[in-house]
Amino acid sequence: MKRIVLLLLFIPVFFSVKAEDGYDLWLRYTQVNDAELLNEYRLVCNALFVPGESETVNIIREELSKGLAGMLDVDVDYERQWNKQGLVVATPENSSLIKEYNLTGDVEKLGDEGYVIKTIQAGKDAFVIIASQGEVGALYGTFHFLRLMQTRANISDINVAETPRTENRVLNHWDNLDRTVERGYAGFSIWDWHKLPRYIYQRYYDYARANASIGINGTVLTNVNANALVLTDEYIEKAAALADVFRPYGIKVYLTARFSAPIEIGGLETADPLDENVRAFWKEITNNIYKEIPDFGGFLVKADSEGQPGPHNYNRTHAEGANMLAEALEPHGGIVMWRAFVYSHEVPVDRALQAYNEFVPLDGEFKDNVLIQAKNGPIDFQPREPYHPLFGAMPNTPLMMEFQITQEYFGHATHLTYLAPLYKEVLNTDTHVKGEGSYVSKVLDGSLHGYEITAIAGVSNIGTDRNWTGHLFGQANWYAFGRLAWDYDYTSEEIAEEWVDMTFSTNTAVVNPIVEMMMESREMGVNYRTPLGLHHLMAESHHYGPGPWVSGGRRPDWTSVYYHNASQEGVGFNRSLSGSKAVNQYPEPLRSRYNSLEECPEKFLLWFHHVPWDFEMNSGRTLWDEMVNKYYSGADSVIWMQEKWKQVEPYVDDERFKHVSQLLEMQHEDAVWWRNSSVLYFQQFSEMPLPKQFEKPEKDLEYYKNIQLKFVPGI
Ligand code: GCW
Repeated sequence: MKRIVLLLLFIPVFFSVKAEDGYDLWLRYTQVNDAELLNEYRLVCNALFVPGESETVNIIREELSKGLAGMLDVDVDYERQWNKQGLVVATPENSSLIKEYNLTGDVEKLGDEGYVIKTIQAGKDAFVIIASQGEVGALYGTFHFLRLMQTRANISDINVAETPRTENRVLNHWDNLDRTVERGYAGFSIWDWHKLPRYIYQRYYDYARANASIGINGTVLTNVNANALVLTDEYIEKAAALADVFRPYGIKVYLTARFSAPIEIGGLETADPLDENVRAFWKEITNNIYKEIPDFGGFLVKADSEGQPGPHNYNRTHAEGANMLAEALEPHGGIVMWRAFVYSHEVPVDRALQAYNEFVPLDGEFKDNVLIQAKNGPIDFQPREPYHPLFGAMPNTPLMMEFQITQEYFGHATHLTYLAPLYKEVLNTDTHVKGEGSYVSKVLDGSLHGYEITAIAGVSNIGTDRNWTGHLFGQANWYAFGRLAWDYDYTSEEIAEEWVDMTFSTNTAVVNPIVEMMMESREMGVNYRTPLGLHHLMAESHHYGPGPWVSGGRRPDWTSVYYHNASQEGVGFNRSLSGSKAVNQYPEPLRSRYNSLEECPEKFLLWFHHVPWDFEMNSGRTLWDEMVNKYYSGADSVIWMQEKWKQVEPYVDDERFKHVSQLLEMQHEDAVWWRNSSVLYFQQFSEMPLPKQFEKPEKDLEYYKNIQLKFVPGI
């Protein structure tokens, strides 16, 4: 008897998982199986009313039809008479219901992108209203409503009010006009510049739809290592075709502006920002863009950084450079996102100090439509960095965050690393600049310093791969970036759960192991690469595997030895007051905490201190033993992930299951490679044995040093 019951329970599970390639992302809209829930959902959605005529309204209708057909197996009939039963999507312009049900105040307060979702029960009337001041807000509300059903939530009595915490939530594509992608590991650029504007791929719409579903409202189409050609009429027309696709989804297009464009495409002899002709050039270019793209977002600029031209070439400041572009954009309402990723090997100062030194003195000198875009940490998207001390240090200049979604230092599209915990660690850091509670997130949302404009950017991991991001779990990082840009108060775990619900299944037998893997994955990635505050230990150029031995070359701050300083005496970068004094850029009490060898959080220890190998750690172990422990536990935890993944095999389709399984196998091999290389390398200096419990690396250091990968993508 028992046996039969088991069979009945299991068979449908095995047979209902059809092969999937990941293209549908988190918008799969799979059928609701629970009969009670299905009834509840069908009841709420028994009639739909989406008044209005516009492209965005059509998108809302299509999305609802798709969602309801998939999840509830019903065809939506928009012609049916609406009698205040079912679901309505309304804006004040399209419907009087907002007024009738006293939602005007709420909706106005939440703005064009915000929305209310509310169950109304009044006499005979029983319906759910999705209401927003603007149509894009109504679209966001629609996605929210669909998400409730995708995550199988109870929708019998909804009362939701949402509005984004940051105004501009943008993806930064590092995509080149030849379709290669700098630090892109998911194929080529999805922008086919050759075929634009005449050929419009379905993928452009699908991209816009996916972004709208998580509230992303801007996209910088091109690499910050910019090509001036994109500013010519020929390319503006192409960018305009993309802007036309994205507009109804609430997404604005931005371009990167190469500082030397006046010379390269303008026929001028200088790009000096104070030169009248140069200023006229930028005005003309900008006006041309606005003629084709009336809602153009503005420019993102990398200047005076890693060989890119900039105002320093003319002895001008970053403020003078940025203001010139800001002036051209101002009449059209555009913004400049000026990057603070600036450091020079000619400056004999710790690289971690340089952006702060350069920009803080300029606070207050930028025009109102300039934002300074800083990376989350002061070096470069390392697996772990302390927050960038610029956040909180520029009260008169809006600062925006640049996170990296693409996994340049995190195993590219081969390793599973859920990045929300990294994002959250930074957002939740209390800078203390205005007393307790001065979180980095409060700098970004403008509340700490009263910024007029706010923004957050993520360097995209999207490419032409069928599953968009190369690794299926890369999708979770795109998703998490969007969700946190919308509201940084979500926890990493909540976001992971949502994503798994929508991407794999809501069955707890699937959700629990996958969420556990995701939640641990960032820390394990830190442990097998750069534990205890180590950083910048990767192989040269492609940055894929280990390279703690990297030295020499063009510039010291592109080597590993510059950062780890390993010697017989110890290891780590002394940024305390006895070293580069980088701690001085952090406000109290962080400064004292980071400066003190005893109080510095161990996760940042070797970031701020050069520490003797026999230093006693909190665990009672020596630094050397602790480091080895981290390396081994990091690599072993990939085996743990593999075991977790194995648990979901019965519930996940074969194609996606195998995809992740194979990548986890590679990840484990790579983690062992990182571990062995690093432990053997540092052992030369510590001259201490491996703790007994750990097996000795199979090969010697020379073997690991000689591994040379060829043709790694993304360079
Ligand atoms: O992370 C480093 C990368 C470069 C990148 C640069 C930047 C776009 O290795 O490829 O260039 O940072 O952020 O400008």
